[in-house]
Amino acid sequence: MPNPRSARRTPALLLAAVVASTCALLATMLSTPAQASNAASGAVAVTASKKVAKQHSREFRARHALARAQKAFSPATPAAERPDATLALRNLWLLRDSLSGADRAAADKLAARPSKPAVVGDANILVHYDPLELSPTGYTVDQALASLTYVADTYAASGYRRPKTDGTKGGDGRIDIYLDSLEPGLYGYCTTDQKKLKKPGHYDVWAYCVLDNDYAGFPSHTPLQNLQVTAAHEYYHATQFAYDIADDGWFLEATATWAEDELFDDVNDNVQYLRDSPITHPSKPIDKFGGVFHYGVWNFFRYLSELYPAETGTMPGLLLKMWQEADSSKGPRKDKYSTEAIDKALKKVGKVRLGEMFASYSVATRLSHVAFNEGVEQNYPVKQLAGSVTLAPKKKKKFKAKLDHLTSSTFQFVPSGTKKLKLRFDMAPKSTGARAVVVSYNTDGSISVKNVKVNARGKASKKFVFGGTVAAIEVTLVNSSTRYRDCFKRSTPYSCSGRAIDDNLRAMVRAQAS
Ligand SMILES: [Ca+2]
Ligand SMILES: [Ca+2]
Ligand SMILES: [Ca+2]
Ligand SMILES: [Ca+2]
Repeated sequence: MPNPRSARRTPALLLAAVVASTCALLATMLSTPAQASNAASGAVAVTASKKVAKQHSREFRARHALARAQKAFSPATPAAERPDATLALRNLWLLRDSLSGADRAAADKLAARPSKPAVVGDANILVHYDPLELSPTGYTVDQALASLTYVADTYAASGYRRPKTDGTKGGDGRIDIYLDSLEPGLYGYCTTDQKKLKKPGHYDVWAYCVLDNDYAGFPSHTPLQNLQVTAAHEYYHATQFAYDIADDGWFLEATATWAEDELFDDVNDNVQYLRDSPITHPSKPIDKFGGVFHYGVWNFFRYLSELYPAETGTMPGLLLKMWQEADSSKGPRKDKYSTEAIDKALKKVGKVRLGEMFASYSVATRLSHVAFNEGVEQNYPVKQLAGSVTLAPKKKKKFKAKLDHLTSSTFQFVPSGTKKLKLRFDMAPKSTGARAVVVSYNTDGSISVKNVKVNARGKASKKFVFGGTVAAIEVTLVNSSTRYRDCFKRSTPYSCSGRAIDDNLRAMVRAQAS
């Protein structure tokens, strides 16, 4: 069972303190360059916009959601390609009213509760199972209830709402957890069968969950450990649904995967997702929902909660604050979406903004063994360089990247008899979230971090003295934008289902050695 976690949260805090204390503001007041516009021919534009309209029509999206949910449950789907059932059912539930009769019946069938002959429960949870379906090599029903009680009570004691009552479904108003035989690759899921919202725009709904009956044939960990992390993950979804089932997919998944290690510190199942995460794929926007990347984004929330570890109950209160900001139960006016809620929670808890935290995280991923408490123990991957050069005196080098929102790119300069290095930054305008961070690796093993703020036109410059004490300098170019348009009018994989305003932006650093 989990370890109490107390004193494991210092290195990231130190890094952030260094970033904050050494930040250099370089404000040259210059005007913003005029935007060039490029008009497509009328006919092409009309065809393209019709195609987009069709793709984004609610009916089209509803049928797509049904196909995806069917794939999530089909025995024919290979385990590695199985879509996440919770999000597939969530998306289907949101679009259910746009399905035709037969499709709607198919959707309802997928979302139907299993039926089991036996129950065991506590004050808040009712576990439904069939004794004949449990395996002597799996887990016991007592272990299942104990794990679920621990998970549910920990979330409640840490300030979260309990999942909402479902009236008399499953027998009474307690949340129902069904132990069922699921297809390979499907650990479990939570969904809702609430047919109507309390009021339009109020997306706080009840949940029920299904967990695999024995975790036989799963690739790693014991069946009990798989049950534990699945319970932590899925019950966090059930909890999220009491705030906002309609919030952004990446936010739902990344925070649920974060919760696994908060409750069961020793299982470390979520470390596997770092293979496809912002550490290993720094050019993917962290708010991109798709594949398994959104699970890997748990690491961003881990970074934030190691930085701001103050607990409510026994969990870092920062993520509770995020979900309270994301809450839809008071109606659309107060309902924030993912990046808005994260930014607001960071402001309240740490007096910092999401943009600056994303920039310091983009450096922490390069220093993952230093910056994360479990970085060494769990052998986290390390962000790769996008370029490296050895610069002798009088030599120059230019590195450039095109950065989408919430991405970064890191370049390295190694001195060779070099006394000084002048860096000139040519980024997108400051208003687009362009930033840079420079890390000096000193020969005595220490590091120093300088935050570079670009001016309105995206320019900055900075001089570094090597003096034989610097082994290398690394420059991380960052696009920290969280600006979107067409929120909730599209079906993009990003925050608010919107389109990022600041994608594919220039980021360049020129170095001159002397
Ligand atoms: Ca119930
Ligand atoms: Ca099974
Ligand atoms: Ca752990
Ligand atoms: Ca929300």
